[in-house]
Amino acid sequence: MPNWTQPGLVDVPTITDELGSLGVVEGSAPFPFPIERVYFIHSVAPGAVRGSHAHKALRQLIVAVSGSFTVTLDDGRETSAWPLDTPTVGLVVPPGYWRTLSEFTPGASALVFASARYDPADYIRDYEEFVAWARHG
Ligand code: T46
Repeated sequence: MPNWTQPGLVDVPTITDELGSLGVVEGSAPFPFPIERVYFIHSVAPGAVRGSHAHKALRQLIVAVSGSFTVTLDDGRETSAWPLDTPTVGLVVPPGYWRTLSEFTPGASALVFASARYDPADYIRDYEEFVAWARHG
């Protein structure tokens, strides 16, 4: 289980029966922050790379609800790649990570649970600015 200051995978509580599976995300499970916003990414253009920015404060959980894609996270020093291919597991993305989403398979969808409402001021969209921010705050 990640400590929510580092990226990591968490299980999404899932109820499976003969009719199929149902994943549940509630206020305190599987992550310890109130969900202020949910958005989803779908119909991704072939070869598209999404993201390419960091957040100063936003915490997120990203779930591949269909298909697969890879989230690459960069804290300004190290990069890690997180392939997501199941709705039963979510990726914790703490603040302070430059992220890209790539390698979407056709029909793939990302469901994102976020700790705050949309705020353009929380974004860092310039990589050099991000590295300076990550090193010096
Ligand atoms: C992230 C990755 C995983 C809104 O109006 N409200 C919203 O809540 C969001 C998320 C976006 N927008 C607008 C802003 C842009 O005009 O939707 C447009 C596309 O957003 P963006 O280019 O930021 O999309 P992605 O896929 O590059 O990034 C998004 C999130 O913005 C970001 O927080 O971590 O998904």
